[in-house]
Amino acid sequence: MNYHVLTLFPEMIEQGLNTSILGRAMEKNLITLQTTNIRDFSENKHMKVDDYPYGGGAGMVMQAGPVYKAYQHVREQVGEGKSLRVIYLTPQGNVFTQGMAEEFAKEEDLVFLCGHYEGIDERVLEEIVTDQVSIGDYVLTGGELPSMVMMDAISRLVPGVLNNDVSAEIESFHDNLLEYPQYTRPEEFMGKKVPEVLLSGHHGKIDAWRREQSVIRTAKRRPDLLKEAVLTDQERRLAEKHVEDVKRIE
Ligand code: 6GU
Repeated sequence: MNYHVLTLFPEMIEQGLNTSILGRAMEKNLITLQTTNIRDFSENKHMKVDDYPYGGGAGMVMQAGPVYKAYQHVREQVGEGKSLRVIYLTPQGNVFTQGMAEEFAKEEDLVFLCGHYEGIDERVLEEIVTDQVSIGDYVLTGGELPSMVMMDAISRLVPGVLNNDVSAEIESFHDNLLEYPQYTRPEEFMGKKVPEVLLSGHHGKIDAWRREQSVIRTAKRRPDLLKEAVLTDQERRLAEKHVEDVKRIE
């Protein structure tokens, strides 16, 4: 997976991604990161990349020219022929999901365009952007953190990035259910014992208990996910029992 990030703050992206699991994935060349500073493509002697909005209003708008040239710089590196997803990070985009992470993880190259100020001139967005993505319903100061969130979620789906091949599959959101609770030693902590079944060594019973816990937990915490979950009739009834009344009317 090759990431290309168009940003005014390349050091923020580089610092954020070169630690821990992603750092190791980059050392192993499973993932590469190329940052392009949009300011390097300024068309102004003061290296400015923003200007006042036509029609007036608060804040500044990033100009089309420098963004387009930064994109062309990346385009040349990737190769002109290839199709290329260009993701613009914006609170106006589609809200990022695990399903979208799975889709993006299939690509060989991904371009992230990080905006700042009040946004980017609409004309260059129309020209180069294929996907507009938000990471949730709140407003951040720029697209850098959202792009890092996306790269983290996508990277762990790239084969070889995680040490074990199973854990990416049986975790939260697989089957649209939340993950079951986990326990490790000691067997008793502050008077609380580890659920008996987990010590039984009976893998059939353990799997059944975990599945049940996933259903109950999803019903209590994220009943909205149950619409898409594939449940047996018995699991449906179990879920129904645990959905809290306040959550129904939300
Ligand atoms: Cl992608 N950008 C900004 N600026 N704010 C956000 C966001 C993106 N997603 C949620 N809030």
